[in-house]
Amino acid sequence: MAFTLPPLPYAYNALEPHIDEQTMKIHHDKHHQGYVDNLNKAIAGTDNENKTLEELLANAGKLPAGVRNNAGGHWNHSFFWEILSANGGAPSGSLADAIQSAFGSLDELKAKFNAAGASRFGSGWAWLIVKDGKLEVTSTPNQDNPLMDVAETKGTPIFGADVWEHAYYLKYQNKRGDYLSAIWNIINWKKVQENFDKAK
Ligand code: MN3
Repeated sequence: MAFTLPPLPYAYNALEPHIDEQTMKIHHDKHHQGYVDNLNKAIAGTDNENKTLEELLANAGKLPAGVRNNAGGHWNHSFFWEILSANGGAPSGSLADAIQSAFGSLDELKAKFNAAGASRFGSGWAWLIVKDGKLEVTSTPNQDNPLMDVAETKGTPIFGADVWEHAYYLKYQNKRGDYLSAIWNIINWKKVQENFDKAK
């Protein structure tokens, strides 16, 4: 069964001015499409053709690099589009409580998350995960993620930020920190809460 590119759940310009239209267009239509196409090519005619994306991630350490990287790229981007929104709101209820208890405040979570993203050398992702029922910030290189058997810190992602240069370079150039700060204006907290409820 071939994997397919999910449509962006909002317009390319919906996240302006925090993420610009051209970046969204290239990121979704070219980069994410590329991961989908290359994943399909890499699994064609092999046993991996019959596995789910989650099964591939759980066994990433045993997979050829082309399958691991593109399976991660497909999962990470499908997840990323969903946790962004023009009308993000703020965390509330059980999620707000969990943030308070794990980090002390939303500002502390932001600081920790942004530091994880800023200090990830080269390309990768920063993550907010549920691990053993508690929230934790982590990061992964390349297109790895915390669902992979190879992840240093494993857990269930409920929010994440792509820190590859292709995610921000047109607007922010070398200022990855400015991009990470801006992301907090466009978080779909309703979706993050759903992810949190499922992960617990
Ligand atoms: Mn990307």
